[in-house]
Amino acid sequence: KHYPAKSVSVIGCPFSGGQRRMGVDTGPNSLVEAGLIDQLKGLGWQVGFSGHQAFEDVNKEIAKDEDIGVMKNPRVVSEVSRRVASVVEQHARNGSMPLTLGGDHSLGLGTVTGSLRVHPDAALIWVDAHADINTPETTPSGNLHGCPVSFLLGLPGTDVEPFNKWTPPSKALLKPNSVVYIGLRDVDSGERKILKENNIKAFSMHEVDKYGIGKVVDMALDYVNGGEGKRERPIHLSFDVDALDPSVAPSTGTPVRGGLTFREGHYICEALYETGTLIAMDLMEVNPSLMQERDAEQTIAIGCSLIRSAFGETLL
Ligand code: HAR
Ligand code: MN
Ligand code: MN
Ligand code: MN
Repeated sequence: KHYPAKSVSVIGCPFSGGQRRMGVDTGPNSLVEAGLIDQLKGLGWQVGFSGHQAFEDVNKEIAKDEDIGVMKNPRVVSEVSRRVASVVEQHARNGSMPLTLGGDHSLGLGTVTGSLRVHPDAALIWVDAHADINTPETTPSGNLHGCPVSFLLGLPGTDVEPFNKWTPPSKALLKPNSVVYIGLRDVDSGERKILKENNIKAFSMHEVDKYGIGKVVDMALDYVNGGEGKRERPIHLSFDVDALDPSVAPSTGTPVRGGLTFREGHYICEALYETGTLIAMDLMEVNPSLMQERDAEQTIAIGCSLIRSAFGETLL
């Protein structure tokens, strides 16, 4: 409904500064080298891709980027997110669906901000082992890939430099009742408190086991649409590949066992495509430098196939 022209813009974001393991910045190029662009074309999409985002200038500042409080690489993460927000926004305004390839999940601050500038009514579905909703006050690691959702919501503790220069909490675009999580199984105690206090809807792996993925996705969509079977609200899907079980997607920085199966992950993407309301997708945290080469190849292949499912590939 939102992109009837079947036009997609692939936004490769070679960035790793939101966490501490090397290699996640090579995720986007690996996905493209694996044939993603032609695969999308094969599904009937017009694909815009003119090389990955150039973050070299910011990336080389990482060594000098001193901690602010416990936050690691705050200036670099902030600047990259600010740029990503503007790129995603531009493509969405031009009627081309942004597909952002990560890179670490701190990029989600940029992608979701970009989407919400164009579709202020959009809901966010965050598929992840982690809630990524720590604030600079609650983060146990200081890694900003564990924090993007708190900045999107403008939670207490996020009114910090340099982020408040371009995305002040007072102007937060996302409301707590516009977010739904699927796949959670590693949530910090501070995050649990935030989820409770803000009444944020979350389907952890416990709910996936209890209800099955079909019911969970239905409940998630009913929730954001405010009615059973209603499927109108634009949706931004932010998919962290670590939502999948490590046996399925091993090459990622913070694997947690007990994750989504291959089919459960694909089902989510297929069901969102079916709604016709998907307005943006992120595929994050593919790190081809971790585990064995065949693990990396498997993770990259699954990244591509999750994306194809969200762009209309069907089994029959
Ligand atoms: N919750 C932990 C932290 O904030 C770990 C976050 C790991 N995050 C990701 N993204 N891989 O989902 O440090
Ligand atoms: Mn994540
Ligand atoms: Mn719209
Ligand atoms: Mn994660």
